[in-house]
Amino acid sequence: KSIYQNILDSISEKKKLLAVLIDPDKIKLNDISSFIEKVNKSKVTHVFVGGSSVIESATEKLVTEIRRFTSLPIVLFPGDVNQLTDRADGLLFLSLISGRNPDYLIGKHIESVSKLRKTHLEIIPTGYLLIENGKETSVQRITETIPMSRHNIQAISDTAKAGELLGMKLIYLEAGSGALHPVSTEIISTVKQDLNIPLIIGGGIRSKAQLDKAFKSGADIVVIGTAFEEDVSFFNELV
Ligand code: 1GP
Repeated sequence: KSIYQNILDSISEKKKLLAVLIDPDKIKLNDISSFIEKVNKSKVTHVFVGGSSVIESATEKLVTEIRRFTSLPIVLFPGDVNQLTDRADGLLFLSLISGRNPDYLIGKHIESVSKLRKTHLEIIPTGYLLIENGKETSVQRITETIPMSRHNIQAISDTAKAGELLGMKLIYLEAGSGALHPVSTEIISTVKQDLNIPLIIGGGIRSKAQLDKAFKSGADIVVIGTAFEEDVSFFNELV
């Protein structure tokens, strides 16, 4: 079954999904086996791989190493075109629809097509929305886009819906890695009510309570990176 079909099936069975985000810039290859051992014992259902400033080949090496230790689906969450590798199972083909930078709306996608033609990756078109979180994040800096105000919930909901109407298969609300404020429960529930495709939430989630709140308000998949990087014992809370 495809990764996407599995996500849809989980939602219809009312199961929540949890992705760990591994950034090739932040983890050492030697640490992968023990890190993934923790992942395997936890509630994590997907491994996302991506970062904002990765050197070519780092992603491929990392994915190859992760694959040795887990059968969980490995999904690329690329910050740039050089982060594509056929060793993964799937690709979130992100279009930054909260911003107005043509490179991140369509330009990078065109650049990546010659690589993608040669891969077997399951490509999942994803509407990606950056939501203001209280401090500047690397996504904002690199994409040179302005995050959406977390107080303008209607605009966020309209943008997510426009993504769905354009045919995107997932919506990802991103507060940014290490965000001060994760995406609020009010934003999550408003967006979810109006959406017929799965909703991913990420950025700044550091506790079991915040994770549960995100799920309760309507997140189908939650992505956590920093909290695991900083303290692997966080996995134990999620067994
Ligand atoms: C970042 O949404 C992800 O793109 C995860 O964020 O590192 O804050 O968990 P954190």
